[in-house]
Amino acid sequence: MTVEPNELLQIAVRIAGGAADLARQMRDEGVTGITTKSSATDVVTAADRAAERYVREALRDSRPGDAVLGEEAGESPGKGAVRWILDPIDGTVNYLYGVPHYAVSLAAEVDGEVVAGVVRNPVSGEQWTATRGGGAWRGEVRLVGSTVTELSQTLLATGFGYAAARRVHQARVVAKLLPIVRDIRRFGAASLDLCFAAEGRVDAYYEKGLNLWDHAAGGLIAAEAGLRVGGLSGAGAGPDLVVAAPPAIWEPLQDALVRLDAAGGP
Ligand code: LIP
Repeated sequence: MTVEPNELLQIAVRIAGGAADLARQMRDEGVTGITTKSSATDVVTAADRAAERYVREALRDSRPGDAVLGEEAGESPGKGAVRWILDPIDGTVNYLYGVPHYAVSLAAEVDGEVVAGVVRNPVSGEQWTATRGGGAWRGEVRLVGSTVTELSQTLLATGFGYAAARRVHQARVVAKLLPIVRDIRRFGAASLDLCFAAEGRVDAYYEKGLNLWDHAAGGLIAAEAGLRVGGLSGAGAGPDLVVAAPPAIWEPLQDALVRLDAAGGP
C-alpha cells in the first residue's frame, strides 16, 4: 500500500508541534540533565531526550511498525517502507544558552527517499514544510530560494563541528571564503540554515560533518524551494559535506569548496 507524502506530512506536523511545545516548556522551566556526547562541547539535555521520547511514542501510536532514526536513541528498525528521521532539538547549544534559534526537525522517508519534512522553531513558532513534488512552505507562504547569480554577492551560512581538529580545518576554509563571498552567517542549527536558504534569508549554505537527522527535513525543504542540494563532485548530501545553493551559483561555490578541500580534513 503506497503512503501519501501529504498524509505523512500531516502526522509529522502534528507530532513535531507537540515536541516543540514540550521543548519550549522545559526551556522555560530551566535546562536540566546536561551531559556530553562526542566532545566536551557536544551537549545533550533532558529536553532533547524527552522530546525524542515524545515523538517516538506518538509515532508508535500513529504509525505502528515504522522505523525511526533519532539523534539521541539511534535507529529502531521497522516493518514497512517508512522511516522517520528525527532531530528532537537541532541547535542544542543555542537551546542551552537561551538563544531562541533551535528547532524540531522531523522527516519521513519512503524506500530510502525523503518525501516529507517539517522544521519548527518552538520560540518563533515559524514552521517550514515540504513534500516531494509539493513545494516548500513557511506556513501558507510558498518558498522560492535566492536568485543571486554572483558568488561575490552571496550571503553564505555554515557551521562548525564539535571536535577541535575539525574546527581548525573548517576555520581555514571559512577564512579563504570570506574575501570571495558577500558575508558568512553562523546561526547554529543546520535544519534552520537550510530553511533560511529555502526562503532567501541567506543565499546558500554548506557544512561538513552533519548527520542525516540534521539535514533530512531541511534538505527537502531547500530542494523544493528550487535550490540544488547535495555534496561535492556529484556526491549526495552527507557527512562529507552538505551544500544548498541556487543553480546559478552552484558551480562557482562548488569550485571554491573543492579548491579549499571543504569536504576534507578530520
Ligand atoms: C548542530 C547542527 C549545526 C552544527 C552543530 C551541531 P545539534 O546539531 O545543527 O549545524 O554546526 O555542530 O551539529 O548538535 O544541535 O543537533
